[in-house]
Amino acid sequence: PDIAKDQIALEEARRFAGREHGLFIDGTWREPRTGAGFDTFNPGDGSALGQVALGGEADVDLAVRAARAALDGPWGEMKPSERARLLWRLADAIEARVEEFALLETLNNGKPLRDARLFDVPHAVETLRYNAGWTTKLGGETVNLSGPGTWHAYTVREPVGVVAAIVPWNAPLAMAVAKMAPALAAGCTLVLKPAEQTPLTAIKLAHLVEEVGFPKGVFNLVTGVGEMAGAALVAHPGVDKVTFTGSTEVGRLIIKAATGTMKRVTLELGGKTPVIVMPDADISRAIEGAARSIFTNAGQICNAGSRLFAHESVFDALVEGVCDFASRLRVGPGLDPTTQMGPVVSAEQKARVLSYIEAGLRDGARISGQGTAADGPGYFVPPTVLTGTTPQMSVVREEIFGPVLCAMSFSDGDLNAIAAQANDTEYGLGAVVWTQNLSAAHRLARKLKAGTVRVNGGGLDPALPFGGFKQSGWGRENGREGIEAYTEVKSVAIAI
Ligand code: TXE
Repeated sequence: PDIAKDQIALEEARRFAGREHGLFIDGTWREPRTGAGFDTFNPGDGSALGQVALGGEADVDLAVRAARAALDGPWGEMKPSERARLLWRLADAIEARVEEFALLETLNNGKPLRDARLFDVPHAVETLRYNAGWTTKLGGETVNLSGPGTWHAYTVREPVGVVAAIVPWNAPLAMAVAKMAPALAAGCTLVLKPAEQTPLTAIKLAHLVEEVGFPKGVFNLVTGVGEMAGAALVAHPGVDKVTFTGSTEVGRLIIKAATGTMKRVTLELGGKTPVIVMPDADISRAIEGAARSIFTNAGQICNAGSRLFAHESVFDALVEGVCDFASRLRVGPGLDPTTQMGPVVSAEQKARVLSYIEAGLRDGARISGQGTAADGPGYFVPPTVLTGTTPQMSVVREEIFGPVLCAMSFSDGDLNAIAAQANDTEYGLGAVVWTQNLSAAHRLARKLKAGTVRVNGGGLDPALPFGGFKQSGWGRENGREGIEAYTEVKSVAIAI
């Protein structure tokens, strides 16, 4: 299966993965205090790629102290334009190594190499450049106080402080940078903990941070597992803010743990994005859009379109089209250039997704269409379309985080009823509408309880705020909101 464009680059990526990896703390690579490591795997064939340092509480403590010292030292003194210059240099350095990053991401996460090349790595680069622009534009305002002009008052935005970023495994580099870029642009310092399943691109990122010359302690990397390094970060009194992407369950734990010192918390959690197809939609585009929305990254995307609601007049055509798409999808190892959908990230995730499909069938759902999962030791799951699903079923209510679509129809054209059906979930991350009716599009966009509503397509952009209503999270990433979330507003009032 190892048919990469460039065998030499692949060998280099494998060699990098197999190296001894320390923790990047205070500008140097160190052995973890635990003295232990953990294996990291290739989901495409289940093989071990290498060993990564198992960071523990003592390592987290060192990293947080280093981040604090950098904040109180050179980083805090640095001109915003200098911070921007470093972020640009990091973006350039990543861009110059797109292939290395893409290969590592594919080896460790399993996604098709093409996706890593065309989305994950370029998105990280864009996010760094976008946020670099904000360094010099973050400001406050002057405030007109009531009464005659005896006071002068203004606000300033200051960095919130030391940030702990805890990221998942579905888009490891892009998620790490989505937190790092605005945090550093705002003048914060950072301790990054990548997911235990996918630490490799974060390690590579730390090497580039070192290479482009960030002051020591500004960016620290502690690899490890959630219950140890992650929990230690959230509990550490020296951390001012936690920014997290992951499960709603762990999001709840983080909220509780963060109350001890009232840390600021941004959470980007699960989703159950509805895809609404109106009778007037461009059906062939809606079919492709709906299929891509659930099968991209093997459905392991927080705003994957996992619930399809199609008007009864187009329902059969839509289901048939998505089933056809699923049956033609080539599922295989991400390194195989013919692969269109890779494995899921781990044996555990595969078991989880398959158990959801079984639960759906037990509850009375039917498989209307299913692709073929590649044979072999990799963690492959067939792309699956379920019909006959009802709102109470776990497949409809819970986040599966796999390539499983629940298709349902509606007969009433009433937009309130359609929105109510789509909003019948504890999540509120995304929603998608396919229609050619401008008025219906705008009206639905306002009725849907979701952080992002996409009409007839549209993607992810570092300039567009992203985050969840309801149990999909707290706060927003990206855009002005995204960077302002790494600041505290200070008001200054001066009696003239
Ligand atoms: O997530 P976890 P898991 C959802 C998705 C998936 C499910 C389980 O439904 O099937 O979660 O995945 C760190 N304190 N999403 O178990 O555990 C962990 O080390 C501090 C949706 O892998 O939430 C990792 O870095 N940190 C999602 C990160 O949390 C802790 C992306 C995410 O892992 C911790 C991933 C603790 N106690 C999963 N426990 C999305 N929104 O995109 C774990 N972690």
